[in-house]
Amino acid sequence: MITIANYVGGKFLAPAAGHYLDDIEPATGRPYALVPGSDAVDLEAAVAAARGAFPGWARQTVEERSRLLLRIAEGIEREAEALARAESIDTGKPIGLARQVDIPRAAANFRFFAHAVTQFASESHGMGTAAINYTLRDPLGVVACLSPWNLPLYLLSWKIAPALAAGNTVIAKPSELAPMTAYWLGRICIEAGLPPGVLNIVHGSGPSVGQALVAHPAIKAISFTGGTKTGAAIASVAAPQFKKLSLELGGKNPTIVFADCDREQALDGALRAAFANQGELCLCGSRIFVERSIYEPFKRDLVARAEALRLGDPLSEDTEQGALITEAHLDKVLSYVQLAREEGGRILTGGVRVTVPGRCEAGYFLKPAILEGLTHDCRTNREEIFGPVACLLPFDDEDEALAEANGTEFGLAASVWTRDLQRGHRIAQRLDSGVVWVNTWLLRDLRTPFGGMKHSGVGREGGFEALRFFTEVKNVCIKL
Ligand code: TXE
Repeated sequence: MITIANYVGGKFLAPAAGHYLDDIEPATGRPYALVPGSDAVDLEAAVAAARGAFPGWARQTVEERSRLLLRIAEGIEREAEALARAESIDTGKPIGLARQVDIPRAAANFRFFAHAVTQFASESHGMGTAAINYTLRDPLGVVACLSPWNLPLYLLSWKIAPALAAGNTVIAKPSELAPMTAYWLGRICIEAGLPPGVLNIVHGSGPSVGQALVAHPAIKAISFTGGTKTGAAIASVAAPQFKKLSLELGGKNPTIVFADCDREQALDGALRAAFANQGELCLCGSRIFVERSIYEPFKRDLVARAEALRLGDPLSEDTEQGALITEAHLDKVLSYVQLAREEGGRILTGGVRVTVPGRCEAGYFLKPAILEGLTHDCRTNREEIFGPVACLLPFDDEDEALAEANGTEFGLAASVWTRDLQRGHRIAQRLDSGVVWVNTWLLRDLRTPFGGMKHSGVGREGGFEALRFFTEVKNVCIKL
């Protein structure tokens, strides 16, 4: 049993009250580590450390901050294989995915913001011969970064790196369901020489330490990725205190396939968008709209591909579908499959719990499901399921596809598959979606703004957007 510790003031600390939660390996259903169940006392220690470290860190030159972030990136790269294994054990994701996506991206986040901050310039607005304005951007102080369990190190570093680069000190609260790589990050930061208190990582449950963190008056800004309901709860606490808030929440994303698409590409894209990371990604395309003239053959080929996905032990090299994060989450996803039946849907494949023999016998595995026969506005097609469940919906023309694709409360991401680029541009313009991909999915450039509309969130992360979020702006006007 590994005992995880908080990383506070540059040291590893046990929770003051000695309270721990079980960290369960989703593939086996067995606890394999203990996570601190931190409380307000632990949080106060982190706040004191972060406050103490702030003036020194904010005064560091940009070059020095950049150098330290690069050393953290190097530390992650050095330990990439072990981190990928830890991420796979902690979340149930296939090790190949952790190796190719999660860990390289965590290193890339630190590297990217280490460089970005050196290019982050202030603005100046001349008023002819009357005056000149210039804009100062200062770090905010102590900020909070809260991240979910589906991309643990990837999303935590996506928040921490710009916050630190901009000169803030950070209190991070990783998901209590997948805390292991965040724990390792503490050690990597010590080895990189990050000054004590600049980054503090406090583990524990959302309602206890997460809630206390976002409510704490010392916290100037909150960057949160997680469920829409949690986002609303955080906003209700943060707004009356006028904290800066960046919320990256759920999605119910459309994949729109036109008859003129490159069929192979679209099938690969729709499959990946539906089932990557067991469908546990806010960007997953769980509503697949297909132009009626190709609906039947597309459906047949997609179902065949879904059935061919190799489900198994996440630590096996060839596994493509791992385990869902918890038994409760598996039950939630199964309850949506049942709801789909009640709403008149047909299950074309999957949607049942699977037993993987051997060490993973008690793991939380679900065979990827493809449904059809549901209306676009039923609950199954409106609510975020966050699992390997996708629904096929035929459409006759562009307007119908757009109206239905836009017909949910969410607005995070969409993918459009067509060889007609004019149509690609047209649809992209009319989609209510923070991110639109045409003939691709999940292709990311870290400079681009990332985030959602409607109930998918508030604000944008990525590139200079993130550096703007983590700084306070001041305009100075000088009369000439
Ligand atoms: O996420 P939570 P959960 C969606 C998905 C999923 C649902 C619930 O639909 O089924 O959310 O997942 C912390 N104050 N997404 O319950 O609770 C928590 O400890 C402060 C979408 O696992 O939102 C964790 O660190 N913090 C998503 C983080 O919030 C609180 C990714 C996220 O947990 C808190 C994950 C509180 N009151 C789930 N309550 C995405 N957009 O990628 C919880 N937390």
